[in-house]
Amino acid sequence: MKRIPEPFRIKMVEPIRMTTFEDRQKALIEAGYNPFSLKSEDVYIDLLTDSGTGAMSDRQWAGLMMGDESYAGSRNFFNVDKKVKELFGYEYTIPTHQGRGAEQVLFPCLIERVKGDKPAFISNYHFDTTAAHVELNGAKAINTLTPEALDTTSYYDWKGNFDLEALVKTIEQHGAENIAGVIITVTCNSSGGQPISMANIKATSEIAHKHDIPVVIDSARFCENAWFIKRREAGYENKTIKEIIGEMYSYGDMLTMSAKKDPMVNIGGLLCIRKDKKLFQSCQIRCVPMEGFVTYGGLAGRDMEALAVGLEEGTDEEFLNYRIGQVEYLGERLRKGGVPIQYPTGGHAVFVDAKLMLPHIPGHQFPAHTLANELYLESGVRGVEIGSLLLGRDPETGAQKPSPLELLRLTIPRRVYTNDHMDYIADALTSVAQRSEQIKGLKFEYEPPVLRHFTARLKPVSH
Ligand code: P61
Repeated sequence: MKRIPEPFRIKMVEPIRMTTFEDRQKALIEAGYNPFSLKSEDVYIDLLTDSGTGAMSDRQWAGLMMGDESYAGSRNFFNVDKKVKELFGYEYTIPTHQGRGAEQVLFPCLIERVKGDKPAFISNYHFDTTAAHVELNGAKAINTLTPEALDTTSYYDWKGNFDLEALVKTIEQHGAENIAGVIITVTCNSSGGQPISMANIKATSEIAHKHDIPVVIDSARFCENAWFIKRREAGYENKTIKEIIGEMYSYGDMLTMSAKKDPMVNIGGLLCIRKDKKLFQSCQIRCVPMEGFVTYGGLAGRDMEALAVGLEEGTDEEFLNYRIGQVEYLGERLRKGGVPIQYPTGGHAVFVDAKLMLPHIPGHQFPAHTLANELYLESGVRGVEIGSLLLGRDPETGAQKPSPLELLRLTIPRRVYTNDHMDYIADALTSVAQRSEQIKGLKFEYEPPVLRHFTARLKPVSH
């Protein structure tokens, strides 16, 4: 596969430290066999997340110097507001400290409007913080993802799509009067950074609107999704990324955004509403005590300026060719090395199928987390488990919930690592694959009662 060279040159560097096997072994034991607990200085290449870890451009850094730190009505807010109107066509903008800030402001306002007494949201797949905000507010989070997404080995263009039949059935079963919103996650993080087609976005929106249900677009990776539509969906090959974004958002009523991903800021989020002024007003009321005054929402003026610039830069097609090309390059190198991945590769990460790679390790011994540890020991590369450890136990029975997928996510920060780093990662994981049969699973030494993946301590099983 041809490499796409970086469409930037490097003006400032941050040294990273290569460690020895012995250093890493010591660090991992101290971290309780949990890469989340490693010091970042002990990590050579950090693929924990693409969230807030991107490199800002010279224009974004220049924007920081243009911060207007007035408490109310900062000019940087109006720059963001203008960009939102241009890209999405939404009338009302509320900045938030990050994506979950937008969720905590919006969701209670939507739940309040539900006529039934069993509120629920339906999504292609709720991201974990999104599901947490739904549930914290007493609603149910239901996923109706296309079943093709669960077979990692077979190619499908749209593994982020809604299963439309399941969506209709779920609305009927729960009663439309209970559904507070349909959340379209673009791209679908949990299924592997996989895109949703324009046709599916449109059909989902039509189904929701037929039942008077509002459509929320969870927008962390909206530029990457638009790029996939341009590449894969008939009729979009000659449209610009901005035109595609405009159409995607014409099917939604509001958006929540973690701006730490595609808009490449280290902190920031957005809640935007197409035209529902009443909803906007109730969100404004919640924003003040939760996030901050309505024109800064937890951000400094300078952060908002970097965001206004990043919203533009994220939509650049040349950049997206390189960005998604780099992730695909890593995916293809891994496939060639015999490492099974969610195929095709997603937009922001390669998801390694640990169930297939370590079939002898059962779910309750955390195959994907085990693989994350092995990769770290081999190379100093830190990935993250998306599987049984993250999923947790059934609150009613206390049993480990069965996870349909056991994935190791290698999340690629934007504009941070070079293609040589990709080769290094691929070589390391390929050599782990060659000794996969000898790898043993893990068990708990300490299991926290909630969100256990962040602070759990584990140890290898003895047989
Ligand atoms: C990530 F380990 N994602 O993928 P916030 N929606 C979507 C997201 O992907 C998302 C949010 C909303 C993260 C960060 C992360 O346990 C973890 O700006 C589709 O992070 O509040 C975040 O946006 C929330 C990593 C989140 C984690 C939770 O890595």
